[in-house]
Amino acid sequence: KHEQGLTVFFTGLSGSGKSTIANALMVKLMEQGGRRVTLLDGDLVRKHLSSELGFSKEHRDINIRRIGYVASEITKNGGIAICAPIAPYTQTRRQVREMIEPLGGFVEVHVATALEVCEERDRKGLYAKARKGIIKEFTGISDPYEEPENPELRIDTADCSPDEAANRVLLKLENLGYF
Ligand code: GGZ
Repeated sequence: KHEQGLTVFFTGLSGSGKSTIANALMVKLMEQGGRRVTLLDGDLVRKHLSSELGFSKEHRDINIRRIGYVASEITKNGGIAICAPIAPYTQTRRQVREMIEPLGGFVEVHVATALEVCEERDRKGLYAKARKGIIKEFTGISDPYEEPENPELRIDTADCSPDEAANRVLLKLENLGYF
């Protein structure tokens, strides 16, 4: 039996919790067994697939389309791809959706942690550097983040733990008929 492939595409600000939730989701999906799961995390994609790219709109778009292409191949072959880039532009996210939907499932999850919360946490000190202008074109500070209008799921990490958030994604996938 050939199972339908699926891409879970997280989008949200730096420090919103995308990576943490994506990792928790991957562990839960693997525990369920049977399905191959590939995590395309923002950091690792930047290191291995997009190391020459910066953070201009052009470069972010190239980065997101690369992620979309890899996810589309995984989805086409019946796997599960979990992507977790910032992906700040609506039109680029739509392009990825349009590339993947003919091949399998596409579930967009907006990790909608407020900018103030991300900046307050500032786990990597990037927001402080962005405020000082040391990092230019920083999403939410000196570069845009276009909020998704119709994501399959929106999660605010202010009112749920990463584990709860991953469970909510799983529940959504069940409700959409993927499991
Ligand atoms: C946004 C930046 C920037 C700028 C470096 N703007 O919290 P992090 O560190 O680990 O995640 C962020 C990551 C964003 O890369 P993505 O590939 O997800 O972005 S995009 O989808 O827009 O292509 C952050 C770090 O890189 N970082 N400079 N100027 N984030």
